[in-house]
Amino acid sequence: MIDLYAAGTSNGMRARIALEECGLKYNWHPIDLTKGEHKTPQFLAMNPNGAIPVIVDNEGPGGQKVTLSQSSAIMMYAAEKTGKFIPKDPARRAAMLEAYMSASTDVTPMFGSVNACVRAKEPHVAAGDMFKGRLKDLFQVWDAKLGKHKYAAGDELTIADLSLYAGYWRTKGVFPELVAGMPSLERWGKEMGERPGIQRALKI
Ligand SMILES: N[C@@H](CCC(=O)N[C@@H](CS)C(=O)NCC(=O)O)C(=O)O
Repeated sequence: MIDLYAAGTSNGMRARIALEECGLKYNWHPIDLTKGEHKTPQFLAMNPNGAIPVIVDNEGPGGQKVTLSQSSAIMMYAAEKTGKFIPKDPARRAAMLEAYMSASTDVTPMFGSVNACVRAKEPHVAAGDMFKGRLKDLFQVWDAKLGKHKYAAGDELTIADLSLYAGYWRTKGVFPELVAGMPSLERWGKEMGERPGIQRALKI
């Protein structure tokens, strides 16, 4: 059994989407970031960075316990453990990696930058607008890509889609104007949002 420690952020949901979509059983441990539950000695022993998500897989490789942070590492770990959502063909795998890294390291951190500027005690309007523009530009590129093929990395659903959905879902929920007027992205988002695994993951 896996233990998942997370909150309803895009990084937290990336990990939960991974476990749900891969069909892995897990215990859900909600972490209240507002109460600093991610800074307790017990939590820091799992992730010294004091950030969610973290999983503890009591049946990791060779039957050994594995403790893992970083939402995208957790997603890849779950996919490799179950043999799902990672193309076998090397060219498709390369395309998947490019899309996966963009979803995980461009979109979500950009969302985080917008959020930090907007929600600061003294909001940084100019910086917030700049990051909003960059995030919208990223989604516009995704919209164009999804106009050419069904999924983030081609015609096959991969962890790139699962990762991108976490960032898309958070952005749409908080700053809907940044994904508005992008029909292919919306078509893809609707299809992803209807997946039972994603629906279970986001029910928190
Ligand atoms: N790169 C990490 C980022 C993790 C992260 O920044 N988590 C945030 C929530 S989305 C967090 O726990 N922040 C609390 C803090 O830094 O105090 C990942 O993908 O998991």
